[in-house]
Amino acid sequence: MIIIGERINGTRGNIKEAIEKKNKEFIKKEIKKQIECGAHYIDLNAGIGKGKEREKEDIKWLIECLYEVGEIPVCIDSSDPDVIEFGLSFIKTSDKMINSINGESKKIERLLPIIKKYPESKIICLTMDEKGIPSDYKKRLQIAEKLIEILNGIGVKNENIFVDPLVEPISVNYENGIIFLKVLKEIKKLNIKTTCGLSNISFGLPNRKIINKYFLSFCIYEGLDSVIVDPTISDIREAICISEMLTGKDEFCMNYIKNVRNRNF
Ligand code: THG
Repeated sequence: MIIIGERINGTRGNIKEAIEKKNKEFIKKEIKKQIECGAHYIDLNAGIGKGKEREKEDIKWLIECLYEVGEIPVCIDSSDPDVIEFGLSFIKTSDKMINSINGESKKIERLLPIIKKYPESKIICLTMDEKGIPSDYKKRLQIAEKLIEILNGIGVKNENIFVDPLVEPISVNYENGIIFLKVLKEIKKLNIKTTCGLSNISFGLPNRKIINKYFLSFCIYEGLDSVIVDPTISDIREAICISEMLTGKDEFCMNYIKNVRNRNF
């Protein structure tokens, strides 16, 4: 399971404050913690609601903070292609993720030339378009198929395409969990990788951590390849390790035993 650490996100109160106050030490500590807990990529989202120019400046600053910790792979997270393009120019490692493209024609037009410049980059594809997130799983699948075809067309290999079927709160529609899992299952049949932001599933409900944990285990059963989560949460590490073991991804239970020995959860 590829773990993308989600903690550096401007929508979180303390991160927004650290970005505003340019508190490097706080950001660096947040990055270090996630790496120590097993993150393979660090998601960087500099959006604090103060416009494009501010977001560009702040993403550059976040990348600077990250490189003071080490040459860690970045998952650059913005809904604005200009921010993605600007941020990418400061990333040193060839291993990186672009989060994200989606089925909107305007976005595709703007992002394709950028993606062409980084052909080795991993690309997260959201299954939504100008009409929003379809509630019909077949429509989400169609958007994914269209994006895969376009990306393949400019030379992006399947192994670098990560489709995100989009987790929506179960409190909003009781079928949101099953819709996600259906899209996930269909994408896996296409020999394409998958990812998601997990915690949305429990939005608006009590005991969120336990809900997230159960949902993650279903996702792993369906073959989820990567997840955007807070790896400093012990329940998350436990859910990943045990679900992988129970679904045939841990030969001789070696990884589980190692994790128990290291008191990893
Ligand atoms: N898919 C993709 N990218 C994504 C998402 C996704 N990026 C953003 C988001 N969703 C995933 N990242 C986060 C980061 C932080 C939090 C949730 C998701 C978070 N949320 C708390 C909450 O929901 O209550 C608290 C926020 C706060 O502290 O104010 O921390 O789905 N491709």
